[in-house]
Amino acid sequence: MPEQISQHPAVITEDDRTGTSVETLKRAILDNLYYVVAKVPPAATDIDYFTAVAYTVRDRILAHWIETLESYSRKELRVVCYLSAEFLMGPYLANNILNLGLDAPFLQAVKELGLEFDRIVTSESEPGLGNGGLGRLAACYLDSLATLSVPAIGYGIRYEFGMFHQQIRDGWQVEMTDYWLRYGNPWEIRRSQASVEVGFGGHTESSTDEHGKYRVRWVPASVVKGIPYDTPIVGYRSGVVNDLRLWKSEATESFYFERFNSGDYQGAVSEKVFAENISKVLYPNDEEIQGKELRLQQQYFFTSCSLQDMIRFQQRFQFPLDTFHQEWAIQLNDTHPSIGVAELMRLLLDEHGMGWDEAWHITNNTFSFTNHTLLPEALERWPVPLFGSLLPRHLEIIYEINARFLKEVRERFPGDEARAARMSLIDEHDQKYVRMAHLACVGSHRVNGVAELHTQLLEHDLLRDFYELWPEKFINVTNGVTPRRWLAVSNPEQSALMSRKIGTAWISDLDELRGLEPLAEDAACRAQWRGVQRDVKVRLSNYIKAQLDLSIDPDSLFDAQVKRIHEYKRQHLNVLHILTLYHRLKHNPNLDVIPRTFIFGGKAAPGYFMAKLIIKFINAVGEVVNKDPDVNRRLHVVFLPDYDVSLGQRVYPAADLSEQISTAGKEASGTGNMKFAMNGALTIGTLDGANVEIRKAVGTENFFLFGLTADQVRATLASGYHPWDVYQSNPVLHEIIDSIASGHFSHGDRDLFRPLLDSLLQHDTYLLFADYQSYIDCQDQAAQAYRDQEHWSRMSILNAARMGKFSSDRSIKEYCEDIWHIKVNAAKK
Ligand code: NBG
Repeated sequence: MPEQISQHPAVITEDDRTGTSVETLKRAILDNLYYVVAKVPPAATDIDYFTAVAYTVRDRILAHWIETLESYSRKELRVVCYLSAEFLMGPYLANNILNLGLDAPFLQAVKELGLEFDRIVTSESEPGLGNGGLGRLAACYLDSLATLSVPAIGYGIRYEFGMFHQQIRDGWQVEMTDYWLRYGNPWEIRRSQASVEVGFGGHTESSTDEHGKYRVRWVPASVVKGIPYDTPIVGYRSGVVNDLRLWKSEATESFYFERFNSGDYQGAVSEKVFAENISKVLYPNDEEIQGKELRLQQQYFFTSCSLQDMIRFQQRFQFPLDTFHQEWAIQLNDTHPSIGVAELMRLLLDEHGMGWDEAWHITNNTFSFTNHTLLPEALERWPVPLFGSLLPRHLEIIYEINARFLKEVRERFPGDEARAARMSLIDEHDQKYVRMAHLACVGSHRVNGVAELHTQLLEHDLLRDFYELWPEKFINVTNGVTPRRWLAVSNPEQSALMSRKIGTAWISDLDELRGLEPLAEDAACRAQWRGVQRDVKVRLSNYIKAQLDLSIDPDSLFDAQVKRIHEYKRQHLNVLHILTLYHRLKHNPNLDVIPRTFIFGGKAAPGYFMAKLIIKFINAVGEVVNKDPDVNRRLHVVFLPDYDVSLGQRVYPAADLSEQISTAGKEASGTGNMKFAMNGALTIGTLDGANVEIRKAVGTENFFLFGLTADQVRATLASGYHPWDVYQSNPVLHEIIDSIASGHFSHGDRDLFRPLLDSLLQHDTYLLFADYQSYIDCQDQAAQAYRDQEHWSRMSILNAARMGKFSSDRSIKEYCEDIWHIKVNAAKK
């Protein structure tokens, strides 16, 4: 730079809102701190700084965001609408900065301002708008859609209260409300002018119009307003920023004021309360699904808002309505938005005067449906009276769809009335119910499961009749997870090592990890890999010390199981292994046992007694084990409270062994299994869900397999399974169960765990006892393998190297090709 110029006062060459140099970013952060947060640095808290940095990031997103939104109006583009009652997004800041490609300048700017990047990042409260796998999958898919430049909108509900926070008191789960909006939300933009109205209740009126056509009009008893809140979804260095559009319910002014003015204050207020309740709180979903009216209101509310929004776009772009299905591809994330099938029919028929056949053609070609569970208790069905009183017009439409559908069934399978009854959209066994999965199947042109085994079980079991009728509708798309969040953001240590070895292309092309395979045979590389892994374990150990005041050994084997607590996921089988080791050490304190730290995390549905008892059980065993000097140099049990996305980002990278031990045939896919393996953990697991494919990908010799297969599970249960016999014939299991029953882990209380033991000894629906010995033997093999650290590192590297298939980018490419018929990179000009 010539001397005379550098002596000039600073020349601002970059815009404060869009510039990306370190100097500009520093200025912009302080500017936002002052003008948006209204704070000066000495008074600013971590949350203030987070907010200022987040606005600074958002400013740099906006141009791309607006550009992408405008591209939706291009006729040749088909926009994917991912309808989901849950989006478990996790904190945005670090992810957005990475995806924008601004990690280096932001880190530097924050550092030069004298701040700690980590503190700023961890000050963000995460939007926990989902329960677990299904909601997190939706979040990974949004990341991949934007990364692959596919124009897409995620549609859902802006719950005011998300997933509850979990505290552990005296070993029991206690639920606390999650008011995640407490400090505001810098990412979202409220679009009051884009509100839509949604009706509930009332009645229908039919008439014949001037062309002699039969017409129906729905006269709802109440109307609420849906207000969209938009959040940008930044693709990884793709320049595409898609939209997550979440609906908040509010009272319509007209209703409110009319009542108010006529003196009906009480009526006005209760109307307002009714309206605002709809988007108030997320349902914790794995209680037995009971016909909760509010839940149906939520489902209809966000689905109707979203469909009206699409039709409005269609009209604004001046596209004819009869090409709706060419412009929009709607994915139903489970049955929660499946009422959309009837709602789109209603909008086309009643509001836009279309004939049935054309409306049905459009509807069927617009929707496709993903099933996420085989558990019969999780299948949604609504009592017909409740459904009809809330959505009278939709019930009529569903009856009409059903009549036409059953006609088709009867033509294909004449005389098979049992089949027609099984397939009907209405369950008429005793009380009448609307079967939402059937509505979704009939209304969609594609139905998919989420792992190969799961899709097979759908085809041959749960949805067999539908598969026999329309085999071409069924397809498998194995789940995937985004390597941006689950490797690059959460495991910077391992990511840096991998990028040093093979470059950074893996971040958007995970198959590139294959390039790591030769490292497995290189002793120096294995040592580096181990060194990195140890650093990450130290990081988690420090966190555990800070949170729980527990000192754990970073050189012990980190054995982790983090996921929702459910009997089918068998956290209590994991505990039986801990007790087996405990039992061995008590009998022989000098036994050479590999030191292990058992790490658990997960929430139980508030109404699921057995799951809550399992949490108590884990903590009770932990209390005894962690305090007993005979064992506590070698075994530790840690239950990390309040498992969420942020905590997942700490645990996955630090694990050596990943517990994927569900009863075969029960876990649709699992996605945590993928996150662990990508981060170099080895899996101990059953042939369930995506485990089957992970094992195949990483090599059977690099996976610890145990347990019955799905077929064997079915056969065992069918042939009259007697867990009591297993208990009688296995002396170690016998002793362990007796010690639990004796009150050894419950301060002498013999009743505390009785429900758990009774359930295992009498029914054991999830076959813990049947799989017990096989699990223990397999755990012994894992421990033996861990003794040979060179061998373990080799397996660990190979696991990470071979996980390319499990990137959500691969899943999204399959959806694009086989279901939505969209080209990737479509949004790129
Ligand atoms: C879950 C399954 C998991 C699966 C995720 C995502 C629900 C209803 N189902 O096995 O239990 O990985 O969906 O597909 O949350």
